[in-house]
Amino acid sequence: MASGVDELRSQYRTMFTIRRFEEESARAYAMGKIGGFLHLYIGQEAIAVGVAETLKDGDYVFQTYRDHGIALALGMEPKAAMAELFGKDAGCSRGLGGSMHFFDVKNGFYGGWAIVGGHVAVAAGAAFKSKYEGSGEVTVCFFGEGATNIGGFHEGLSLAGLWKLPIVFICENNQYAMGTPMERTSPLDDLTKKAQGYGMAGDRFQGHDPSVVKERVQQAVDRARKGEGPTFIEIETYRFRGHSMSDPAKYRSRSELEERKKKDPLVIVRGRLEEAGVKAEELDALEEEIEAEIDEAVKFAGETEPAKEEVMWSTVLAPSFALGEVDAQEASDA
Ligand SMILES: Cc1ncc(C[n+]2csc(CCOP(=O)(O)OP(=O)(O)O)c2C)c(N)n1
Repeated sequence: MASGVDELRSQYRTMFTIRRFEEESARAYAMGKIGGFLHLYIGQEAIAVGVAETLKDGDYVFQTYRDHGIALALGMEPKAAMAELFGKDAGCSRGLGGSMHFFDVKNGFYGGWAIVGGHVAVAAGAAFKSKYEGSGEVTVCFFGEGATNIGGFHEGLSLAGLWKLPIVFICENNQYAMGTPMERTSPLDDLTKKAQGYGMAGDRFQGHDPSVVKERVQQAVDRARKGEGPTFIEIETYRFRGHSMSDPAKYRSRSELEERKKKDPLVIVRGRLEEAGVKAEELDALEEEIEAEIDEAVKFAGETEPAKEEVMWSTVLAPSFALGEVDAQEASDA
């Protein structure tokens, strides 16, 4: 069978893994097994999967709190991801970060950032390191359209444009920032115009087909790797769930949601595989295999050890305070 079908099948596998992972995490959240916030990526999977396929070992990826999809697409084990949601030591951030702070250096994933726009300048810093050292990596920085109104976004883009950094900015325009539609927050429809002011290339397209995402993002990644500077890409998408688990999404109509679900990336790619001659039974078996893998991850997350207090002292908080070498009150008085 053609390699195009193999690629499509592998994309379908990863998208279905992300979808089932998040459906099960929503269920576990409702049962009180997951604390804190949980922002789902359901509907946006084709973007993470397409982008991950453009990158090489050593590249840097930064994402917002809506981070499960890209973490899994880059190769994080579902068990490590689910354990993190459950606050367990076997989690990708040893159970101390939770949903919004996934981290996986082995697979090039540098978080998982909760402050809107806060990671954009940090990502520019990673790209600066690659340029300064001539080490050849590319950085990819994801954010939502709401983030394009915030200071950290403009600071990061300004430096990236000025220094022609090897970075690709990916704006996942899912139409809403929490419950606010974009026309109430942005004077522009075409967000690439915001990046033009920082002297960088721009691109803009729909994000329900992972092959299209891969092809278009690859051009920007190649440009960055060749030393030709940054690109800003706006990808139109839609999240099928609320902003987070606590959002019933009453600000949009059922008919709008149903209309958008016609472009569900999983339905589209499964349909294309069947058109290419892949049997429905083969795809059903693939789905069952993934469902079993996710069930296993949930079981593992439920049974494994909780996060450990001593890890918090040596990682999240300054160790010298933890060990009593420095008195926190004295330090803050100094
Ligand atoms: C600096 C800051 N302000 C406000 C918030 C609260 N907040 C969390 S998500 C969000 C909306 C962001 O929307 P967008 O950038 O479009 O991303 P999406 O959630 O749609 O992926 C806001 C305002 C925050 N986390 N950080």
